Amino acid sequence: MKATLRAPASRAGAVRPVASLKAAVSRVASVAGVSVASLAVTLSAHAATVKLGADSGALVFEPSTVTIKSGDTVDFVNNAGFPHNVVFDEDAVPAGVNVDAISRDDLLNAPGETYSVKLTTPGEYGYYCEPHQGAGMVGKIIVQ
Ligand SMILES: [Cu+2]
Repeated sequence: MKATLRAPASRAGAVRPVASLKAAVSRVASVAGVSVASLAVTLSAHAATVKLGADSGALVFEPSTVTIKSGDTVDFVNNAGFPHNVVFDEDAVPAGVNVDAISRDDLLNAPGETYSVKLTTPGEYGYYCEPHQGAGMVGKIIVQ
């Protein structure tokens, strides 16, 4: 696909506001028949996918920090070095959030197995993988 985005030439070299860039991308995407939703993922984090275990096999959440909007869903996908799980730290979530309701204590054993969690209360959520917490398999979700 050849869809070049080019801001109008300006002597001042002004940077166009992000909002108008997004609108421009949406227009280009519509013309090109590309799903705007798939582009939106890279432009603004309406949702996120976190790999359980890096492609290299490292025992980490990849990426280890994601930022989403309130009401968005994070998908944790079993990738490498499993079993893993996703346990939210009761001392590292916004006040009033029930970590039992959002954690996945049962181990994910199968390749591609996915755990999805919707988060609504804004703030920072710290979480870890029980089997690999000692190896540094910890992550953070920022809900805006
Ligand atoms: Cu793990």
